[in-house]
Parts: sequence; structure tokens; C-alpha cells
Amino acid sequence: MNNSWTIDRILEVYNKPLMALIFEAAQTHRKHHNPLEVQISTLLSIKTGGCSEDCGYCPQAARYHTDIESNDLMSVSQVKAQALRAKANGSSRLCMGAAWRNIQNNEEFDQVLEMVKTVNGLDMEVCCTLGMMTEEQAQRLADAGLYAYNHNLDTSEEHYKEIISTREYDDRIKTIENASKAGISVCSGGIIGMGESAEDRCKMLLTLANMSPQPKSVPINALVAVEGTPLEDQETISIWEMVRMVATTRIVMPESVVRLSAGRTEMSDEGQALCFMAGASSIFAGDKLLTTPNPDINQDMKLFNTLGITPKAPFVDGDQPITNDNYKKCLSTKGNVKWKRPTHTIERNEKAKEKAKALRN
Ligand code: SAM
Ligand code: DTB
Ligand code: SF4
Repeated sequence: MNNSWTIDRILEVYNKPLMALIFEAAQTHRKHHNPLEVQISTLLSIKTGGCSEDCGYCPQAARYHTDIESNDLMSVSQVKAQALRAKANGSSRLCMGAAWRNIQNNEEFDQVLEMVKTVNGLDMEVCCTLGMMTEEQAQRLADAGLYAYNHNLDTSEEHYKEIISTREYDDRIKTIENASKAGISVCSGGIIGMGESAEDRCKMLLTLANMSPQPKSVPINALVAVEGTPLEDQETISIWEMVRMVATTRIVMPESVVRLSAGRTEMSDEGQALCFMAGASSIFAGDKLLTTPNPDINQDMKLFNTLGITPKAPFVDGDQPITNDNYKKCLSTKGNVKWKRPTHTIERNEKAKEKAKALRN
């Protein structure tokens, strides 16, 4: 793994003639992954809309007037039903998203922990994207059985200031570090098509590629320009730019799963096939992302069949977490939580891992 990328080297890769770039990315892809397997994740918006932040791309920010239906936190049984549906449709991962600025230590977080435990119990990889989180909150999620945490850098540090004013780039990095420290697989990427330059895209990749370890998955989203948001008039990104971004991501983070994320409804089958060739190894499936449309699962399966691609099984790249009852040792008391882990040790996690391995063998 190369953690000493420079902006010049990444720009050099990004600016290669497209056919040469795709070829190099495809070769890198084959060295580290089975090119005929693509991981399928299903997104589930467990709490929709009404968010306090001002992310310029986001239809869920309360301050923008978008046509979305806001919803309170789902129940654990609703989540379980959706997870079973996703699993039956070939998804190995459920990614639960909440329109929160950050996690708060309250009953809603306790409910999310129960959701994590429940979905992990269905033998699916569980991912959450709940906004900023502290190290303790990350540990509680890990103890409940969380496999991955999604927290995107979105763009370069410079361009970030044009898109979001209610929090800092460093806050994002801190949350990613907190997930990593708790042993959670990091999922972090960004969005293209928000008026950024090629250099902004490459700077974002530089920050991700020089993380240690590099993120295990890197979602590349094309902006879905939603009416009512500040970015509503942005032009749809060309497929060539998407292929270029996917290929560069693949080369600078060879072992990561590169997820072809938002924006697929605007891409042709041929365009998506080029993205898979250039190293994309995961998609979000299901007819809805969080609030915007996504291709129908039957359409995706037809494309997989045409291309000879099969869905990847869960836990190929990492062990299934074992739910450790530490996660509920401190149930919240109306926003006034004292989270203590007097008995928690790293060894305990190692033991849990060994137990998981033994169970599988
Ligand atoms: N509230 C949490 C947060 O901001 O981290 C989690 C949910 S948020 C919707 C997750 C990610 O979705 C964002 O970081 C952004 O990268 C992506 N996203 C949101 N709206 C989008 C849009 N209109 N087009 C493309 N990606 C989008
Ligand atoms: C990510 O990188 N993309 C997903 C997921 N992580 C949470 C979200 C895409 C959201 C697109 C806009 C919407 O549907 O609201
Ligand atoms: Fe809120 Fe997340 Fe949307 Fe930003 S991206 S407005 S934090 S839901």
C-alpha cells in the first residue's frame, strides 16, 4: 500500500489519456480484487430530513426548501424488515443513514445500537452514517456489532468551505479517526460535480490515500442536483469524468472497495460497465438512495448478468463483528449520559474476533 502520494503524482495519474488510465486501473484492480465480483450495499434512511447543517448538496438540510418527506427515527422492527428485504435482493451490506449533524447520547442512539445489533445478527455487514461521532460513541457502535462507518470528506479542504459552513474539514477527519480507533472499517469518499476543479478532486484523494490505514471503502458520488438546494443548477457530470475519478481512486487506493454511488440513474449501462472495468467494485442498490431515486434492482441484476458479474458475499474482506454486551452497559438517561467502559479492554475485542473465526470454521 502506498501512503506517500503527492498531489503532483495523483494529478499525473488523473490527467493520463483516458484509455491508458482505464487500462492501468483495470490492471491494478485485477491484482487486488476479483473483477467479476461487485459488492452490493443497500441504503436505508432511518431518520430523514430536518437536519441543522447547511451542506449545499443535501436535500435533507432543514434550511433548504426541498420536496422530501421528513421522518422520525424508524423502529428496530422496521429496520429489520428492510434489512431482510435487502438481503433477499443480494445485498451483503446495509448502510443506515440519519440526517443528523452528530450522534447524541440519547435514547435515539440506544435505538440505533439495537438496530446495529439486529442487522449484524442477520449476518449482514452493518454500516452507519450518522454524522460526527466521538471515540466513545464509535466504541459503543463497534460493541453493538457495527462493521463500517461512512463519513465522507466530500471534496478538498479548500472547496469544502464553499459547500458547508456549519462545520470544519478537521471535524470530518476526527470522526474518521474515531471510527478507525474503535476498529470500525472506514468508508469515506466524496462527491464530484459540485463546481470543484480537477485539483480539488485529486486533493481529496490525496487526503484519503495518505490516511493510515487507507479507507476500506471509498464511495464516489456524482452530485444529484436537487431542486431547492444551493447546488440545484449544477450540470450533471459527464460519464467520462466519473470513469476518470473511479480509475484514479482505484490506482491510488488499490486495496479499497471503490463504490459507484449516487448518480447512477443518469449513467448508461455502458458507462457503468466502464466504471466497473476501471475498478469500481461496489454499488448502492435499491430503488432509492436516501431520498433520491436509484436504478431498480432488476435493472442492476440484468446488467450484472450481461457483464458476468456476481454479487460479493458478506465478510470477505473482514471478520463479522461479535456483539459485545458492553454496548448497552450505559443506557442513556435523557441526554445526560456518562459512558464508562471500566471493564473494556482491547484483548476483549481480540477474543471476540477469535471466537467469530472459530464459529465460522
Ligand atoms: N448526516 C450524515 C453526514 O452528513 O455525514 C450522514 C448522511 S449524508 C446524506 C451522507 C453523504 O451523502 C454526504 O456526506 C454526501 O457525500 C452524500 N450526499 C448527500 N446528498 C447528496 C447529493 N445530493 N448528491 C450526492 N451525494 C450526496
Ligand atoms: C455515500 O457516499 N453516498 C450515499 C451514502 N454514502 C450515505 C448517500 C447518497 C445520497 C444521495 C442523495 C439522497 O438520496 O438524499
Ligand atoms: Fe445534514 Fe448530513 Fe445532509 Fe449535511 S449531509 S445536511 S449533515 S444530513
